[in-house]
Amino acid sequence: MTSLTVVPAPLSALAPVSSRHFIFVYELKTQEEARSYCRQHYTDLATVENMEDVLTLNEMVDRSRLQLLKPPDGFLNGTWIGLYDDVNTWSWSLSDPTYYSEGQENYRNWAPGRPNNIRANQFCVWMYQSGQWEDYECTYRLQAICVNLTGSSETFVLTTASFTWEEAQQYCRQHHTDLASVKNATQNSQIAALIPTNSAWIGLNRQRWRWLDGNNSTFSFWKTLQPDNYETLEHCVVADFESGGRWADSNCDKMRPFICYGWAVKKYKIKLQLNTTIANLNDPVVMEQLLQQIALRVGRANATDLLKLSWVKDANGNVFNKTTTP
Ligand SMILES: [Ca+2]
Repeated sequence: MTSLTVVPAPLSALAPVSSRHFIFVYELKTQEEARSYCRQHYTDLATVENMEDVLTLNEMVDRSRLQLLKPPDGFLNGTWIGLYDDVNTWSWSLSDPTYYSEGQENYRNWAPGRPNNIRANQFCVWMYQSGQWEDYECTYRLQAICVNLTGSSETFVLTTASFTWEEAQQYCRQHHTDLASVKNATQNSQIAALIPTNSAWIGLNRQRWRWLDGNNSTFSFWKTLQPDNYETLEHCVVADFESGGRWADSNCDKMRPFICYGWAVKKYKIKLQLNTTIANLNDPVVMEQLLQQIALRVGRANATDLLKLSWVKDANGNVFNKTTTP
């Protein structure tokens, strides 16, 4: 294969092998059903990354088809996209896994009906004097429980000043070890005994809205007064094309049309002219090696797992034909 030259010029034409595109599905499904449909037929429910995506969706949508859909709850307030809120993604500020024995990281002592994420804005946790926990807005100001770790001993300390949860985290990390984690019922009682009145922040908080496909985009396009987690039942998101594609949180069990995304497949035919001393280029082994070489070259500019290469055969079953140049 050393005498083989793969002409690189036409390969650059392969650069945009695929691009992301949206698919509106004008059928009514719950968010979970819509998600499986998208994963089966395309990639996932749509991730909306920026204003360009919003504009694309507004241009694509057929609003008259949307208006023909009659959901069982009688009111079509939007179209599923891939954003959701999981109230079970709690994690401790003190994240060192060696600090916890098995199961201790998952110790919880929620007050009845909590976490309830009222107004879709409760991502931080305080402990009541009773020892029960409440999820609440992180910007609320409260005293906090810090922990001092020295060797194997843990000491809990109540701050004298009041802080937002983030300020409390900063303060505890600066003056102690961190905001307090609660690893078991014994520690929960120890900490509760320090709380003079009302409540105090502990180290638990959680992630905000997330995209199903794991995309880290922080772009958001909410309608006014949304999200609100109405009746604390709204953990999925619709885009409302009567409001320019702005978002609202919605009950995941509602029947809604939806938007998937996938990767457009582009096909290119390339002619190769090879200067070579190899006798039989139509030998399957040689052709396979050639494909690998081409894949390597193209792979520099493309994700190779998105790339499929194959030979085009002529009527005689040959890929290569010999030509002689003077
Ligand atoms: Ca709450």
